[in-house]
Amino acid sequence: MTHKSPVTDINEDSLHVEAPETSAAGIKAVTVALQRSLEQAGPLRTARSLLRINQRGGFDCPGCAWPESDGRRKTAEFCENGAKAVAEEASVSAVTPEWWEAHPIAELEDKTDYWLSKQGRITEPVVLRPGDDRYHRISWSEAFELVGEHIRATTPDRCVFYTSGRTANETAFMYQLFARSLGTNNLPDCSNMCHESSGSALNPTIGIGKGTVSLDDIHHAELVFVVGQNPGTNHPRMLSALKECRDNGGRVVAVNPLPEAGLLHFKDPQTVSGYVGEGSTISDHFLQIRVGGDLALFQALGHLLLEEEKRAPGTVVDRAFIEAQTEGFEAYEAARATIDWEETERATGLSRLEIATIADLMAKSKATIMCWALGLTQQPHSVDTIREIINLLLLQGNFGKPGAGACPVRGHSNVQGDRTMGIWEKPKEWLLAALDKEFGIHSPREHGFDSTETLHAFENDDVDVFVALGGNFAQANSDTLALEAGMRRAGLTVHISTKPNRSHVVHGKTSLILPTLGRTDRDDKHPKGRQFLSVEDSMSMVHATQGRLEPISEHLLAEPVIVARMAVAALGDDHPVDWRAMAEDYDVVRDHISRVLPGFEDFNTRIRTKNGFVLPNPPRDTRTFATDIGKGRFTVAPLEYLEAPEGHLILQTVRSHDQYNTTFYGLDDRYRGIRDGRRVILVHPEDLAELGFEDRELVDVVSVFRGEKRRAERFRLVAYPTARGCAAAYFPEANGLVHRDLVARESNTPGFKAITVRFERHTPEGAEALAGQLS
Ligand SMILES: Nc1nc2c(c(=O)[nH]1)N[C@H]1C(S)=C(S)[C@@H](COP(=O)(O)OP(=O)(O)OC[C@H]3O[C@@H](n4cnc5c(=O)[nH]c(N)nc54)[C@H](O)[C@@H]3O)O[C@H]1N2
Ligand SMILES: Nc1nc2c(c(=O)[nH]1)N[C@H]1C(S)=C(S)[C@@H](COP(=O)(O)OP(=O)(O)OC[C@H]3O[C@@H](n4cnc5c(=O)[nH]c(N)nc54)[C@H](O)[C@@H]3O)O[C@H]1N2
Ligand SMILES: [Mo]
Repeated sequence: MTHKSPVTDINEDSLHVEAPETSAAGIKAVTVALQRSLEQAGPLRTARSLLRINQRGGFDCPGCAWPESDGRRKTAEFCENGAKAVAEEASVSAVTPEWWEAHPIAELEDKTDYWLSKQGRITEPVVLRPGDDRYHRISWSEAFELVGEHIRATTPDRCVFYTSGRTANETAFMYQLFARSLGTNNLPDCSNMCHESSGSALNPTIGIGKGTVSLDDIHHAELVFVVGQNPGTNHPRMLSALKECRDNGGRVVAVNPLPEAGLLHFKDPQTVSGYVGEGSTISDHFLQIRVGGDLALFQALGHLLLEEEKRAPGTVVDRAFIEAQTEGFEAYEAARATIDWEETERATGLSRLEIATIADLMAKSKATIMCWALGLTQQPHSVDTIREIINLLLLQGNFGKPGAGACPVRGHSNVQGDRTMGIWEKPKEWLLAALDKEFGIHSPREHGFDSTETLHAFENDDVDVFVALGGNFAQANSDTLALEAGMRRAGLTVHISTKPNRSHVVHGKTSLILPTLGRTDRDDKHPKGRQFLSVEDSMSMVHATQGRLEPISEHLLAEPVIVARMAVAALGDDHPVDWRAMAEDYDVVRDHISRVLPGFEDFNTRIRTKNGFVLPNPPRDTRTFATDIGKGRFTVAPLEYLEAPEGHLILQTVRSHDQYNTTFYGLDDRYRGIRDGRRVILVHPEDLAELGFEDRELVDVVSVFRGEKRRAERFRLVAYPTARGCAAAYFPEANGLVHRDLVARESNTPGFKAITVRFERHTPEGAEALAGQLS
């Protein structure tokens, strides 16, 4: 049987291209956001939701994990994309069982996620049984019974429990407890595809897998690096913090292959100057690096800092700190003693002079912060690259002092909290022991599948039950065709979702869609009345979140209730964990958490305080490192970068300004000047000329990895000022090009920003080859 893929419902001829913008936010952002919200949610829900974002007693913005400015929240801590995320959820369009009856799978198969999510909020549970050609209504109790039956009919190691990072703390805690009670650590999450490389780099070097700065540190840093990040789109509130840093005399250095608008200028919509002119400068220096060249850059900076220290001893390197708190400095110093400048310039695409200018800034700075996001995490050598950042920070003692530290900027609004709650396929022994003691269960010790291993497991027919707590696994992961084929062979897929998405369409033999309340929805059908949940932001602040909107349907269940009822259905009534008590009253979950997880003592009291509380963070709090050696660790890695063979480029994938991961708000990418089209590849004009292609030409993209090819058809080339030798496309359209074995070493994160590609003029034969692969 030939399955369709959603290439076809976007008309590539509508594409408009203009010059990229050079500043982000401003009043335009406010109007765009309001307009979207009014269209989807109407005036009342718009007012109720937008005014409650990130306010005390309100809900945590589902947009991103950037922290709120505590104590002095503005009336509307506003950002265009946060507002769009809220509007998307507050939609009043309903996806009813009748809707599913009217739309057989064969019809949904060539719909994009843009179309699917535009249909609205799912109102009732639906099921698709073997042989069905569409989903039908099912009652909640029958749905849970079906989950229980399938889980009991197989072994725990053939069940997989995926989590997307919107999941709140209490839900995540119950969900991992469910998986472990059942007997599996198969707990892949979106973090595996996101910042896993950061955790893998940080844990062994600084003893914690999280950032070590507060918002106030950003405001008071002397120097902030923003590396591999597009804050204007993905963390717009970060721009206010960077502006404040600059207003206080700090400098900002941006490192990126693309001249992203938000890295250049910022118009603060809260101030008068945000309405006129170009806005404030954000970056003092912009290093237009080649994709994958950052390790070379950081090694060169290390070399130059050590050279400067030799010239003026005692001025650059924090010897007292290194002596007292770290190990491995001698080996690092030896490795950085020499440098091959020619190779460094080739790897980075930067000149020696540019690099030296930045080294000079660093040498003079007494408080430096390094921020980074996905530009560094999704390449084979990502973990080494991030460890090189840690080397630079250790070298100058940039831990545990104001204005200094490491700042991996997380993605999903609670992705960091989910890991804290135990969503991890490689749990530590102390966590399992604490769970066993608290609940009288016996947690499995064998490690489970991460997201990449889950993809392999699907391929090898090793998955009987796949449960997804949010997210869109089929689109988020790599090697789309292989993944979708594998998912279709699974016994049961269960999606706990707010809106329809592609993962519902590439369903298992039996498939359930369980609709749930979102962040903005009121959760009050409990014996003790209205409940609230909690989240942890990118800077380890834990605070409450509570929705206020009337749910779109009376049939929605809260996520903790769904998890509890699945657990009861699978584990039976005499299981030692009291699932019902937790589902009825989230304080019960928090009491358990307070006894299991360090830092959550007295959780129920502290979560009710004004701005919540901050979790312990040894590097930040006491300048100490809880690694196996009890010290911070310098590391040495060989130079590595991405080189494309003749006729090829290195392709990275990014988010447009109008999307939230696999959900699209629209088809525009305003800051980059792209409108009405997503199947584009941004290429430097000189690379286009060298490769013999023209701007706007229609091509098929062929990726190569270890001799294997993947093909994606019908992309428009767009001449764009990216770094030479590199190209950029949108996620998830390009995910099918990523071979499942193209991953970051150690973290196993897919190489979404390290794809070797070439272009071929689009021809009918190419299309046939693709159709062949699809069948
Ligand atoms: N509105 C909105 N907000 C979001 C999201 C969303 O989809 N929409 N997603 C959320 C999630 S889950 C996440 S993880 C974050 C993601 O936040 P980002 O990391 O900002 O997301 P990307 O769009 O992947 O952008 C990666 C950036 O890294 C650059 N880059 C690519 N390769 C390299 C490289 O080799 N070196 C360097 N130095 N830079 C490179 C790209 O040009 C781009 O600017 O955003 C979160 N916030
Ligand atoms: N090529 C490429 N691929 C990538 C990336 C990249 O940069 N490039 N980035 C990776 C990253 S960083 C991430 S985080 C992953 C994202 O992977 P996921 O987290 O799996 O994907 P999302 O698109 O965020 O999930 C959207 C779906 O979540 C559901 N949803 C929304 N809100 C809620 C809620 O409150 N509760 C529940 N239960 N469901 C909800 C909706 O049904 C929606 O369709 O993708 C990864 N994939
Ligand atoms: Mo992410």
